[in-house]
Amino acid sequence: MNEEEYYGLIRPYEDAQQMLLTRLDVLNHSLYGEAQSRPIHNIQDRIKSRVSIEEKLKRKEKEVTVENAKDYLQDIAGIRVICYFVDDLYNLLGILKQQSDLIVIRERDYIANPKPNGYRSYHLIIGVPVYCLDGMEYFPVEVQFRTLSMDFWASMEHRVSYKKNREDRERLTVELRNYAEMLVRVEKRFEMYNENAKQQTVSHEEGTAGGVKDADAD
Ligand code: 0O2
Repeated sequence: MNEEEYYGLIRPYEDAQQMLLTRLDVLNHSLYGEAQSRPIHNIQDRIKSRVSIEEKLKRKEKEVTVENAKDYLQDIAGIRVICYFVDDLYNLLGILKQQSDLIVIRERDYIANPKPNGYRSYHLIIGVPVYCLDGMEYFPVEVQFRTLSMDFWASMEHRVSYKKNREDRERLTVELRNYAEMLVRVEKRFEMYNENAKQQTVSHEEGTAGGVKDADAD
């Protein structure tokens, strides 16, 4: 695949990715209203490089052509949405899936069903309509939804272990799975503190409202 073919291939994927990023941004500031309870911590995005596309097609034993890239790769455009809490993550992706012009091509819930190595994340491949002069076509964008702690584990595991042939693989796999389980426990503690904080804010607001009333009465 030459450079011109590569840039021709990725253009509509960039458009699809951009549209999805805008929708996620809108959901982030409109989902709960208050700025301090926005569900997303950060969003990352990338378009697969020419080399990665070529390598992946070869791994799949497909000839390296633009047609095969379109037919066999669904992660040319990728977005990673990092949330604070699991509930927010499900809320967000549930609402995104309901947007009537998008289509869900594939979803994998590695949060409800973590991979045996401990990997947790929710993978959604969404078809985004891209309109050009000669009509409309859906382009897939892979969206990975994670919490901060899932992202911490996956990023570190990706660095030290994913797709690497290490001599200490067996021992490391066990150790990393333990860390994944620890992080689930830590995440649950933070969820509990977040619920506490919300309840305390509500009761504080109720208390303040009462105080204002009293002051007015004076
Ligand atoms: P990289 O290096 O991140 O680009 P497919 O995309 O269809 O070839 P599969 O297995 O059907 O692959 O899809 P799956 O399981 O949804 O995984 C896709 C992506 O999720 C991977 O992309 C990784 O980014 C991430 N992922 C999946 N499993 C793991 C894991 O065990 N550890 C970590 N750290 N990340 C994982 P790539 O292209 O495989 O890799």
